[in-house]
Amino acid sequence: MSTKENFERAKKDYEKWGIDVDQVFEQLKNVPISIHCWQGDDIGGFETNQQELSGGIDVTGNYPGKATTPEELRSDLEKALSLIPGKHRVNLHAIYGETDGKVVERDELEPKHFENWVNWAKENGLGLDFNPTLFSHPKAEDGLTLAHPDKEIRDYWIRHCIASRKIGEYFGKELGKPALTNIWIPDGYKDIPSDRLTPRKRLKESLDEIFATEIDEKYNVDAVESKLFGIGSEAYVVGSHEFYMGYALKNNKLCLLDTGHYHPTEVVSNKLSAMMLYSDKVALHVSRPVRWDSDHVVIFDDELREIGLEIVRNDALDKVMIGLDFFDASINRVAAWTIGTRNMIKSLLYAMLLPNEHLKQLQEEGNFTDRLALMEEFKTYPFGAIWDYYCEKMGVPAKETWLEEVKAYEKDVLSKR
Ligand code: RNT
Ligand code: ZN
Repeated sequence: MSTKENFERAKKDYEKWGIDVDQVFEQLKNVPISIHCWQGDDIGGFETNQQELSGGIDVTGNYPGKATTPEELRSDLEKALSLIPGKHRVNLHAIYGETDGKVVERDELEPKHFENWVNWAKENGLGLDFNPTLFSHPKAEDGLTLAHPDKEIRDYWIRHCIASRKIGEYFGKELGKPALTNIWIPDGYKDIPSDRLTPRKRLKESLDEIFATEIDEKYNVDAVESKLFGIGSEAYVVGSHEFYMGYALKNNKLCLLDTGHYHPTEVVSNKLSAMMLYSDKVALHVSRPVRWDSDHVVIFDDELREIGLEIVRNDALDKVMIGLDFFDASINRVAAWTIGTRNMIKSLLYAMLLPNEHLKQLQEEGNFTDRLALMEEFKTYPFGAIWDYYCEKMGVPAKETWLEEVKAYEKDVLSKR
């Protein structure tokens, strides 16, 4: 049976529940996922004076063929994008600027250093998002940046963050949709602090200075990303969840929730509905923590489906800015992007194909038997046939056939690097 025939048959199962699959496709194809560029080169970046990765994050593995130039990274991204249904966004870090072989201090980065990215985004119909890079740098060597006791160091990073917001603004102006500029800092302590308050006060003041520069939200939207612990900041992280949630609410900024940045049994899916009651928008870094914030490639697991469900059934597709954040250097990096991003989209499709209103109603009526029964039965509905046809319709390979293309690309391009 062809993909189309399988689809037609599967569609009937969903139609019985009043689910309009064609309308679901229309809705799904307009949901952009912000794909992180850093999976392609193990968060290396292209700085002329490139430093070793720091900031308490780590990429393990040495699979051959990683991108070492902006051209290579863009070409790898194009390959992955050709295997992912829909039109998406690419998320850049400040270390991915192009400075013509010159050393440009991070506080002196300008839109012009990202011109090639913007031109490329235009050619490929992509949006761009941005992140200042407050790690892998001599001024972040002791694991402190915006909360550093030394004012000179703080000021340097404040200037970098302001410069980054202006780059975000440039993306927004050029590409017609606002960029999300997300601030994540590594600041924290390995061991039990004797003072938790002072660094947090300093971080608050630094953020105030960064955001004092007004930028039109039409072009750039700011987010702040919290964290629980990092390598070398096991005991204390300055920018904790409560810190940023408070800051964001008070200052009208977006909270960015990284799914790897909470206690191991705490889930982001359970936070979205609560947070959205108090803020218009929430941002995500969808990742997969395995026992710690390990940033494994996102798989189609229970928590990913639950995140998809929370976004879909709460009518929050334009309230949750979905971004990805994983980095695995032990497998083909183009495959990593493809697997993780396809799974994110799959989880939204899965959520759109549930009789959500009916299930809500059952809960309201206290009918927990039917609620559980239906939720379980839908897990084995012919979801795969719908997904396959969606891929085909969107002009990307259905099922695992994309893997052949990645293999050919590896043979022709990656293995020659
Ligand atoms: C680190 C944060 C942060 C980074 C990227 C590279 O724990 O998740 O988002 O992964 O900015
Ligand atoms: Zn993150």
